[in-house]
Amino acid sequence: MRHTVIAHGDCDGVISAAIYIKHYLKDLYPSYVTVGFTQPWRASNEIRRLCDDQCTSLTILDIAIDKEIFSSLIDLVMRGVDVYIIDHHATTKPWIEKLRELGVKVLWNKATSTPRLMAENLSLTLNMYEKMLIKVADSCEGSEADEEIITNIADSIKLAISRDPSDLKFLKEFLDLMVKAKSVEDLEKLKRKAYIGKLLLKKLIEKIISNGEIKGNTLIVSMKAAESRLFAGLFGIAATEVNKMLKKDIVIVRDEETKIVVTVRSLVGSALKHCENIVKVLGGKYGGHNEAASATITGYSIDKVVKIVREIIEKGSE
Ligand SMILES: [Mn+2]
Repeated sequence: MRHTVIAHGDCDGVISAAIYIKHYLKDLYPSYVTVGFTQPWRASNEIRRLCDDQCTSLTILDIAIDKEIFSSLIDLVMRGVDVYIIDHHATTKPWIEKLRELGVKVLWNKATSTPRLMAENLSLTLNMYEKMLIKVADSCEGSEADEEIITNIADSIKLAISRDPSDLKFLKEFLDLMVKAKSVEDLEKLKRKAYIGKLLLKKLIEKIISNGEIKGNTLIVSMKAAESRLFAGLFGIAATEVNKMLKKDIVIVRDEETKIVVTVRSLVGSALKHCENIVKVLGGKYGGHNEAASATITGYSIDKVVKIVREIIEKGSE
């Protein structure tokens, strides 16, 4: 008998895992709980891997549902696994009824962050530490916090995670710290990672602005494979910053060797639409929110993707 929790490996994903574990799995964690963090594009494989024969129940937090994930859930439901999904991504919405038909429990709405969604819908009694975490999660997802301390903690967490989103050891350390209600500022590794992250972010922002090509109200920029490796998870944060700075939609197309990833930020809410249009032409997957979305494409060169993106943006601004 094991419970598996799989959360998005980002700031609000890890915080939602901490709150979930504290409120629902307190007596079972860590001995009877498997925790995993993933990115949406590899989530279906991670679900299969982490919810193995021992796994009797699965909670998926802050992960946008797509066809592959849906298909992996069918297999689990057939095995008798109880599945529970808590998420706030717009692209999950079309799957809700289908999931419920399968017998999957779904909690979804468009809250700022997944922890906020949990706080508002699960009638949890939250202590002051958890209330602070929820504000941090909202700030990580882009909402303006009124206290500077919240913004600072959120920025450090985002930078530390984004420096290397595949560092699962760090994500788990951070999760345990929150489950024990320890001060986030005490995690030395977080401070170190945030410091390097901040330096790299500054460079990346400069690069986006200086190399970007302006098309109407949109800035398009492409990044080579070496740049993708160096800046890893920082593209989303950098795109959001430049979006606010220039008040222009931002489209970053980057070469990740085995795939091309397009990150879009839009203050006027066209990010998801742009990603949908790109995938319509080139195939692949997309997901996210109207203000912040991304698409993953395989089988095309970066030059080809940039060309198509440029055409879609031009068409959209006509
Ligand atoms: Mn998230």
